[in-house]
Amino acid sequence: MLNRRLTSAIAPFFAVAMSFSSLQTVSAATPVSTTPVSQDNIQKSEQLPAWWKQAVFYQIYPRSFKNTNGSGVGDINGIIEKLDYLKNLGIDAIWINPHYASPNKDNGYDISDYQDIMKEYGTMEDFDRLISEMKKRNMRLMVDVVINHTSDQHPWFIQSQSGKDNPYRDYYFWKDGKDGKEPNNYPSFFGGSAWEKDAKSDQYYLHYFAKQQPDLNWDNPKVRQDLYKMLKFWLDKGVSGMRIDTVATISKIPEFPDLSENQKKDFDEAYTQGPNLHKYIHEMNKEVFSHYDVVTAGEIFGVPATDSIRFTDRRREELNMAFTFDLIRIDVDPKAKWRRTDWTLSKFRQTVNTSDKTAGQYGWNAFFLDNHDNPRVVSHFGDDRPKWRVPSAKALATVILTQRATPFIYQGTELGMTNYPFKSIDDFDDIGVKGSWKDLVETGQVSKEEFLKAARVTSRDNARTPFQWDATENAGFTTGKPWLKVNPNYKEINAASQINDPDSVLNYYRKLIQLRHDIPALTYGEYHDLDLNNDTVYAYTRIDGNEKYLVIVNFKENSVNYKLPEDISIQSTVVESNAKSPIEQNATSIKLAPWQSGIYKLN
Ligand code: ISL
Repeated sequence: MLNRRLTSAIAPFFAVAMSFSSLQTVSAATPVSTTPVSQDNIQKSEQLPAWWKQAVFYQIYPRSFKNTNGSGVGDINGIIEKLDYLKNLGIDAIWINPHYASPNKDNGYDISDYQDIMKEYGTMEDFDRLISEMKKRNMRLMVDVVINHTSDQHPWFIQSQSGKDNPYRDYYFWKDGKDGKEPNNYPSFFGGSAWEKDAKSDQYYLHYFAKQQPDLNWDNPKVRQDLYKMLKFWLDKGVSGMRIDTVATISKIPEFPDLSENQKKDFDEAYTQGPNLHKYIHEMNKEVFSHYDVVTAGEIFGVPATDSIRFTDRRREELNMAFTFDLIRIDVDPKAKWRRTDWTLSKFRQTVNTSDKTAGQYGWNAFFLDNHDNPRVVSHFGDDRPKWRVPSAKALATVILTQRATPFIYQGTELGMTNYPFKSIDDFDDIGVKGSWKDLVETGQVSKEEFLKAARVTSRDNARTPFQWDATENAGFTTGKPWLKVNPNYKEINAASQINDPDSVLNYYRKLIQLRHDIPALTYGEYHDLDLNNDTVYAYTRIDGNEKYLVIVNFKENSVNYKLPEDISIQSTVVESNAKSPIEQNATSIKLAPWQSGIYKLN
């Protein structure tokens, strides 16, 4: 494996006036060392403020959000219809999953025309209206850009496949086979080999994901220029942010060496070792992003959180923030990555702590506990049984909205939506589940029962069931037949029943978002975990000069008397999620109900 450490020199003196009132990102010198920054060095005045650090983001999976024409697939007009719901929740910015023309082999992550709208979602006029309606409400839009691969139906690939001499041949990776087999032993993320044989030319093309998602050849400057042009097209329309899909895999190792047996078991990281990765991201920044007031968030799947700074250190001029996966995948079974094992709170908080330390004063993290590729947060890190669903969903809300990172709330999380009770393989839509079924069950390596048990927990479909708006048929998502079944619990869990309930998960989110907006220390303040090894109560402080806050979350279904560290003295309660804890003057401990969480102002 290539060495990840950068050997490049320390940047020259970083002489930038870091005015706290400026909302601009600073551009500066050459790449710098990635030596971790000590937490002690982080001061409020050193963390450059930015709108995208202060914003609360909401992720919309358009396919499952709101359908307005009875087709059963969510659409752009559905998003527009619900903007006031989101504004009311306090949302500042929305990330939408891919909205481009696509044959939908991987729900829009297989793009056949980068400059057209997915026909199920609506038209370009609808998209423009979405932007203008958001602007009216002072909200910003982040789009999802998929630049590692296209659809096999994209005109570039159709050309590329048409013959070895076609000028687009080199837009993708074509290789001869080796001894009658694939060019090397790379596996695909969605099962099988990452190489697909093309009968016509007798060559193989590379696809890290499905075979309908051929990887673009970033080493070809024409590919990069075409992609940059496409990015500018959307930025010129008034898009304020880009989430860059699987950005860490865009550079490939040109020799395509075989993976070792060890690497094969965990190839995510191996695919992020391309020698030109940072060069290309930096180039994209200079050629595209640096010309706009825009935020970039890289999905750096495969990159350990400790390396995320190489993407987000602002002095390197690559990306603004990164989605890392160490936390959301803390329970992936290292022996069999398709299933999960138990997780512990101490491992959870150590992972958060490491990410925070890694970001230091020059980097920044995106914080999320679920998304469209992962289980529902309350089913994963909380407890979705009826008795604990609401308190644990609120406890997790407290965690999500009090990190020194930009919070991303996935649609439905604000209602405490849960995983789906899948029964058979036919209940799944996810191309990932189907690929693994083929690899594991059809080859006899894993029993059906064992596989289904795991898929029920891990499947991406858990997060993709339609949004539960109300208790009417199909949860008010569509008047037609929903593309994926609605979770049968929609009569109890839906937005309509929570909007006017002061104790609902929804209203707790609203309260926390308001606090996040009102208290800068919750965004910029230093993060100190009070007891990294405690497996029951997650407690940490957020300190911004004299503004000091304590966050406490009981992760267990028992009451606990939490002894406060000696140097902590609570001044007042800011918010509590569940039971109330009367705080006495000079309290030395605090009584927490099951799954109780709270934020307290400190003296
Ligand atoms: O979801 C995963 C495992 O179930 C991840 O391996 C995921 O494929 C990885 O995080 C990359 O995800 C992104 O690119 C994929 C797309 O299918 C995902 O939805 C997207 O988030 C390919 O474009």
